[in-house]
Amino acid sequence: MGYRVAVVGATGNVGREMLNILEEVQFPIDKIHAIASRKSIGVEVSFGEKIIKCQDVEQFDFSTVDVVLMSVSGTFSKEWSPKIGAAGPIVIDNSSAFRMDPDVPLVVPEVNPDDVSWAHRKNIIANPNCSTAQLVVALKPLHDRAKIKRVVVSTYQSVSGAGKEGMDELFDQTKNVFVLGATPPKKFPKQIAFNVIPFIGSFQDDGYTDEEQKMWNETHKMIDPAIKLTVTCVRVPVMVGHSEAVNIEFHEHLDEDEARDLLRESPGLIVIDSRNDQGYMTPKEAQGEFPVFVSRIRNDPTVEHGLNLWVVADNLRKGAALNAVQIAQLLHERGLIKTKAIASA
Ligand code: 11C
Repeated sequence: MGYRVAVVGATGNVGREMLNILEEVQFPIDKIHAIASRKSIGVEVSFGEKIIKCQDVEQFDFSTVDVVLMSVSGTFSKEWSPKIGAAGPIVIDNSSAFRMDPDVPLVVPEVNPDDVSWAHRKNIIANPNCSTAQLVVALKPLHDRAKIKRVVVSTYQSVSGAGKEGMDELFDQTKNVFVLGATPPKKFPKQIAFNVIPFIGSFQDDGYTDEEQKMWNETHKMIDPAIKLTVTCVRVPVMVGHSEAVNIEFHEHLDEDEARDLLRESPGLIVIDSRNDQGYMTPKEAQGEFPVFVSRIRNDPTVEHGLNLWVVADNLRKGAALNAVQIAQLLHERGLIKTKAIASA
């Protein structure tokens, strides 16, 4: 038996990855629907070997499906996710709209799987921001072992986090720089080709950006509000794959050897950490992969119990589409998807 699944926002970077990953992991599906805004009606997207046509979100009857994966803007999700959830299916939302809602679980399956048990409150489960998702997968086992006091993170975020327009802008600017000279930025506030931009999202009153705030708010909700976390988010000219330099101070002793062993045993993580050219991960190598990669694990001798890590993941996969599909798998394993399944293929 399979489920009736809809992906809303199916033409975007993450929506397409949701369809790819549902197929790759062989999620039990009887019927798949690609849903998009009116301007994309009829646009074709791939689902494995099949090509499916996008249907109009305004016309689609959501009571005919069991699970809805949303890859839409926060504004769109605020309006649509509650309506869809009320129509019957469980909604897994990749936007920021409901992440901090106390009645909506925010879930990374390797970190806080049991939180799916209260998803029925609004029939919505939130997926975290991409830069938070990879961070918490690495922090959780370390926090369980030695209790994290404080974390300092600097991110190196790829342009795909800003959608297809971000990728197009990096590609066009890179080509044009040598031919036409600098072309004016559109999606990003400054030129991204051959540059880095220490700003993602929007400025808040305290000088941080909302992207930075998301990282500590979401970490607090999923792991522990007692963890102090400070962040600088930076956009870099990389197509896919977010990287993070992470400095951690613990309450208890944890040295680099034990941390390496612990992370090797932890779910969703691969440790690539030896002191040679092959011994660390880059975003290029993480592209298309499922796990979060941890490299450069080092003691930090400047504090009593400190470590430094380098954490890399495919932001479109673990940071977004894969995590959403893993939530759907978790719901399936726990029998939490209500279905009136039909026997159609
Ligand atoms: C970026 N992390 O790289 C952002 C994109 O809250 O889901 C995702 C924003 C979000 O630009």
